[in-house]
Amino acid sequence: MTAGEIAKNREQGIGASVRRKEDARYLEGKGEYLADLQVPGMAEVAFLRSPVAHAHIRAIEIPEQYRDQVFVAADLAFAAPIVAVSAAKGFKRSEYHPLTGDKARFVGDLIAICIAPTRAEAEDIAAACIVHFDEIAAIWDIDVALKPDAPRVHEHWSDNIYVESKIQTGDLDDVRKNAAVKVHKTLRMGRHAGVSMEGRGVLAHYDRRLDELVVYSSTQFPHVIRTIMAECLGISESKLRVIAPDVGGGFGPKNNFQPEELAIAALSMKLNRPLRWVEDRREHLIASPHAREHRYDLMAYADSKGRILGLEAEVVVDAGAYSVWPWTAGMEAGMSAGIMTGPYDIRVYHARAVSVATNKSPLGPYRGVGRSGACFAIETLVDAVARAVNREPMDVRMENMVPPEAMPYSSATHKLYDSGDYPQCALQARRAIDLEGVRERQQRGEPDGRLIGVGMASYTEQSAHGTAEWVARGLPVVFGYEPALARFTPDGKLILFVGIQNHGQGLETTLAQVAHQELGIAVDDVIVRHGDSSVSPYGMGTFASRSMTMSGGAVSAACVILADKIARIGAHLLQAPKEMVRLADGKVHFGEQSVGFRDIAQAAFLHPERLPVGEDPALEANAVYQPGRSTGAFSYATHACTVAVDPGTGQVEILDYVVCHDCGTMVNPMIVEAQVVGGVAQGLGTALYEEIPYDENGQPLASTFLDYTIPGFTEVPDVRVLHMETPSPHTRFGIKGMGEGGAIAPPAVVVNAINDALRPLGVEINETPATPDRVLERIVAAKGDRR
Ligand code: MCN
Repeated sequence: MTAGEIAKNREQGIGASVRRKEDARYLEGKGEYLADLQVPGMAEVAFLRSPVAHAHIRAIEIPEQYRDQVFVAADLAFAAPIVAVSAAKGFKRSEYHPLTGDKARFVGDLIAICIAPTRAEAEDIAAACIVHFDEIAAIWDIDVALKPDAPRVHEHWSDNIYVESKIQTGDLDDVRKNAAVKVHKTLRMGRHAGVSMEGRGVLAHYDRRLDELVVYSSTQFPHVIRTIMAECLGISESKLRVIAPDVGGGFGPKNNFQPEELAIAALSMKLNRPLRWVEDRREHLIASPHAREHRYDLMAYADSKGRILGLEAEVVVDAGAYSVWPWTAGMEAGMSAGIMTGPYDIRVYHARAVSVATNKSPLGPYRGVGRSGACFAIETLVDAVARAVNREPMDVRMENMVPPEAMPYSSATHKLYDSGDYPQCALQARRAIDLEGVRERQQRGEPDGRLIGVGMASYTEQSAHGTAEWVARGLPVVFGYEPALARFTPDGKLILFVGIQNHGQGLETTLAQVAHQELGIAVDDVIVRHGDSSVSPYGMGTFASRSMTMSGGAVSAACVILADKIARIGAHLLQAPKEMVRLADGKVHFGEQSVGFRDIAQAAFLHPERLPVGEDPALEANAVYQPGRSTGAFSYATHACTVAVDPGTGQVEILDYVVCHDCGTMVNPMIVEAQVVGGVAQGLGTALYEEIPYDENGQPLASTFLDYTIPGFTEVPDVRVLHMETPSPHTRFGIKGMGEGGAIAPPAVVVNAINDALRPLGVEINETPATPDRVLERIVAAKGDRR
């Protein structure tokens, strides 16, 4: 490359902070979301949802005038239920029907579909129907569920446990005997929702010309939805087209096959009528798959310096009423226990992970799946160990970390940490938060009487999980690869057809940057098409921080094939030896001469007679990418924050927040930074604000934004982001995923900072969200204890 070309590549290729191509569409209101779609003759749907948590359904009274507008379970009996079963030993299956006919298992469970020309009319019809219930005691909490005589959420089960798994690495007895310090901790992480800007939604209609069912869904994985939906409907996948239009945020809750999707598709097929359902905010809060609700019982065994010799953990997760497809109800607890040792070199680790069925909305994936809880557990425990040995938590933290020279490192749970320098990352965060300065400030005290605290938390972010990881989890689908089809148009532009689903991550830009890197084509000349099962190759979708690594790898592989062909054709047109040409700036160069991609594409598509002898016409390539070393690429980070706690109100203000992270080679540092900040904002929601508590009747107590608080501009601080870049040895370009990372550490780091602030009072908070009420309760308890 010439100096000019290298400079150009820096502006557009891997490592360039290119502005997002897709933003013009979003910002100028040109996006097309589910609620924007119209199909002639379409009826709107309102679901009749259960108002009670746990009850047998005795009868449903439908007013005479609405008989042909209300549909119940028996009407959709031809559709098979959604059954998400893990291969884990003893896993109990739940049947999630498109409409429930026998029993309501949570407030929000689907009982009937009401259709009308408008949503308002459909809602009126739903309100006019009367469901006769025989109520059963609600299983509204883990403890209630685990009582031996508790009613069963699923009648035929022997208890209310979906699955229980164990990890036993190393000799715990030995550690128990020899540890100088033992630290016990119990923790709770609250239950909350995904609250994407756009809720879920489904539109289904029959395309008579093509004889296929067309389903639009605000989903993160349209191809995978097609597979399971076809199975449930008993039709061929070749007769089903699933399209994800613009998706206004997913964050995990749109990464499941939902009963609403099945119900709308099934009824539309049965009635041969276009139907649409658009989730409202209340439905989202009570009936969208929920996040978190973990409990931890932990015991650390350490030496007198705080070096952790062994860890014992029990993770119990409230997985709600049904097992979500494909992740299963065992996902959160299993993932949390599986990644608990995080960045630490802990060789003795015993864990028990339990997933419990309750009368709550099913638990599904949410940004930072499992890892947010694991980080909360291990990182608050590390702070507790530091307090027990009277050392600065940061020193204990760094002392326990996997050192860079141990990379690649196989963890106690057999995760292969591929590369990185965890202590260096922690050190950078420590410097940036000015730990020593905060300690001095604490000594001085605050003029307003608030208590200052500083907290840190480190984690590893398993991303782009490979085939072996998914196989080990025993899921119904193994997501270890991604395809791409790269196709030139005869005028020399490139269209990338990919199987992922961009819903805010900037992938339409970053995949174009990968194409630029391989082909030297301008990012503006590349279009990324995704989200339509009839258009792009079968792919797995966007979740698990996988798209940049997987789809980026596939785009690269397809473009490498194209680059070779372009070089061959270009060399032929320039009458030059192929080895002496190079691709840059949308042209093939040979010395001072060049031929543009447009001319090459014209030859390939319109004038095959100009091609070298034996060269196939057309200019497109298919590739599938499957990265090596299959537990995935491990990003990592340390978050640090300073808080001020008002001892009079329990109010917590975040004064400073720093993230030092490493996601291998960054494709677009500006987007990476925004992803980190967005993740932190969500993590602060988990840490301080967001919660859906349930009462003893199984009623969700937060069902509007009046009682469900999310962090806004005034709550999210200016997050300072520091980057390290240690490429992964196992992925194309050394990329690691990072889309979830920002959301993983905030609960741990904020609670550590609050507890640091509360230390003079001798109390701790061990629960999220750490609301003012809860913090104040601890402060008041401390005062009471002292009296
Ligand atoms: N990136 C990069 N260099 C890297 C890694 C990532 O430049 N080494 C950039 C890329 O621009 C990529 C983005 O960061 O587009 C995220 O990449 P990746 O980590 O591969 O994650 P995915 O694209 O697979 O996105 C999924 C991830 C998850 S799991 C959740 S949940 C989440 C998240 O992304 N949901 C989001 N970020 C979100 N952001 C928005 N706006 N909306 C959501 O719903």
